Amino acid sequence: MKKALITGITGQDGSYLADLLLSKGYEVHGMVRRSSTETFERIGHIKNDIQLVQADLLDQLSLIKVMEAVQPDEIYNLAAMSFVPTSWSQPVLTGEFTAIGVTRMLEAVRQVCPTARFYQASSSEMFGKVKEIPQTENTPFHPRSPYGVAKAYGHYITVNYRESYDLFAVSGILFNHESPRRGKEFVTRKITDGVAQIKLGMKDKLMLGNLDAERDWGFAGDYVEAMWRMLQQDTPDDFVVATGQTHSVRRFCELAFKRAGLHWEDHVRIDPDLVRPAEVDQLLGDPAKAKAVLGWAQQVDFEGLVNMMVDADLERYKNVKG
Ligand code: NAP
Ligand code: G4F
Repeated sequence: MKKALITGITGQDGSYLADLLLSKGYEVHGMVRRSSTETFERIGHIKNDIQLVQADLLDQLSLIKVMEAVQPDEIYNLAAMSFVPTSWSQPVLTGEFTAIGVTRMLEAVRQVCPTARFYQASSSEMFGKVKEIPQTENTPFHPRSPYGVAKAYGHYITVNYRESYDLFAVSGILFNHESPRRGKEFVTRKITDGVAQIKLGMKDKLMLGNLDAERDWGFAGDYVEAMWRMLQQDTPDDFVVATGQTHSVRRFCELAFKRAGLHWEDHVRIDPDLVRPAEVDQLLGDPAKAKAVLGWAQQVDFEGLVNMMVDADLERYKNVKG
């Protein structure tokens, strides 16, 4: 039985990845940080099937102890401060978690379990003010937020530890991926949660920022499959994971409100405070390499994703309202 360690197991991707690895017969260990209240909502359904171990990306010794205790075959480093706007209000902490945290993880791997395979959660935010369309593994980076800058550091330190120490360390450059488990501050879930509340008469207006921004949105459940496939290869390499299609925030709104029988223009209002100091206008990934080498393909298309998220939020609020 293979042993996997997932950092960020309480997050969207960590919970889907844990589901996937359990279904493949892995012994799954999840790293969680100490909190005064538990943040285990997304992993409640598997809490008896996984083992949780406490550590923090800020604390090198705690990471070394986790590696010693678990002795993992595969490590998925998904933990990070992942919300772009917060990276402007907390730029230093973002760097500590999302950039230097990766080096702390790689050092722990190098010192304790150098034969383990390591996955780093890189991001399409690194492309920022994009240099070419679509973006591939060879497109230069121009990050537009402290988060994007921190992810670029995490990406290159992973490449560097692979080249310096011969670690099996890889980065997945994942474009935006969403699900009913997405945090409610991210725009897709903010919209679908808002649609459900408006439909059920719990509120009437939804405040958003830049509706013109375009993203290449896929389903998180599909994307964790690509992470796993990357660690099953003969040689370590980096991959773009994307759908190859881009849509605006406005289009997401249109479809989400339509799913609930509503018109988005009746309810959406613009809040200038939600517009970012520097925007990533459009992201569009080319998943050709992931398709050819990993045999990976998305299963859920854009409209299927919107409908899945709206339906899940409607169901959740109906149950709450009882
Ligand atoms: P998420 O839902 O925000 O989850 C982040 C996870 O990181 C949570 O489990 C959080 O734990 C944990 N964490 C944060 N700081 C930590 C620390 N100091 N020590 C230990 N754990 C810490 O993010 P996600 O959407 O699943 O994304 C997973 C990873 O992929 C992130 O690195 C993100 O930046 C990256 N990524 C995401 C996307 C996307 O579209 N979703 C695209 C590209 C890359 P708590 O529960 O304690 O807060
Ligand atoms: O949903 P978002 O906050 O995601 P963003 O900034 O693209 O970042 C996500 O994807 C990255 C991959 O590219 C990940 F690395 C990162 O961790 C995260 O998961 O915003 C998407 C777009 C932006 O252009 C934003 O300006 O939606 C626009 N937007 C418009 N109104 C809004 C809002 N975003 C948020 N969060 N809230 C709004 O009200």
